[in-house]
Amino acid sequence: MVLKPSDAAEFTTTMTGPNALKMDVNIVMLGTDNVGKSALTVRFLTRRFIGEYGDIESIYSHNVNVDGREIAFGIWDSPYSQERLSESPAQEKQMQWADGFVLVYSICDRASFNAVAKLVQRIKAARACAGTEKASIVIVGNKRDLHHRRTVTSEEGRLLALTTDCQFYEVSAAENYHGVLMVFHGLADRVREARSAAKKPAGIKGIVKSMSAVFARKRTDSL
Ligand SMILES: Nc1nc2c(ncn2[C@@H]2O[C@H](COP(=O)(O)OP(=O)(O)OP(=O)(O)O)[C@@H](O)[C@H]2O)c(=O)[nH]1
Ligand SMILES: [Mg+2]
Repeated sequence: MVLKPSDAAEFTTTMTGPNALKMDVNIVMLGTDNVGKSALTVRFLTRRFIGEYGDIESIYSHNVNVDGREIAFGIWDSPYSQERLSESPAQEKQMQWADGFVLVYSICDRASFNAVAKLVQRIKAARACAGTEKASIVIVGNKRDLHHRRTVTSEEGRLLALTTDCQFYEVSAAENYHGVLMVFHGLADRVREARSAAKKPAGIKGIVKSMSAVFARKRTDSL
């Protein structure tokens, strides 16, 4: 199913259900032009690599069953525009809609890697500002099949992810379906973890600690 971005709010509402075994995950694809955002999206949705993708902005819905749990993915793929990567009403809307972000660069395009590094900071700042739960982000170095033209090393990608608490994958949308699957499933796992962390009453560990302290004190008092 393909929806227009103007349907985004409605889509989020209709996909939210009480069924605990079903999870909704809204993902926004971001990165500079030509890095393979659409190729990765289409690969995940259809298992195919078709080569040329055009400039259509779409929100796709895709239901998958992972270990007996149904995941309803909403994937918002838009062609690169400067506006999308900077603070703007369009970006604001995506920020509110998204549970997770796939930030894509090409391993043959250093500028696209630099753009991803900036995007991570921008997303984190926007989420912190809005007070929403921690952003789940996966950084993807695409076009791994073009390793002879590589200008960004795997280590650089891994280090960026490590220092910014993001997941990291190097993949080839052109040559490998499995790697692409891992990106989306891995991100869904992160979103689930972030949600359950947000649900836990704040400071539960603190409460346990202070209870233990009280009991420990009682024991010493009675000696
Ligand atoms: N060799 C190779 N080419 C790829 C790969 N992924 C995408 N491409 C090619 O790179 C070009 C751009 O891919 P798109 O998916 O359209 O890139 P995009 O990020 O969606 O670009 P915009 O929508 O313009 O922002 C196309 O010609 C794809 O065929 C890959 O893994 N390997
Ligand atoms: Mg595209």
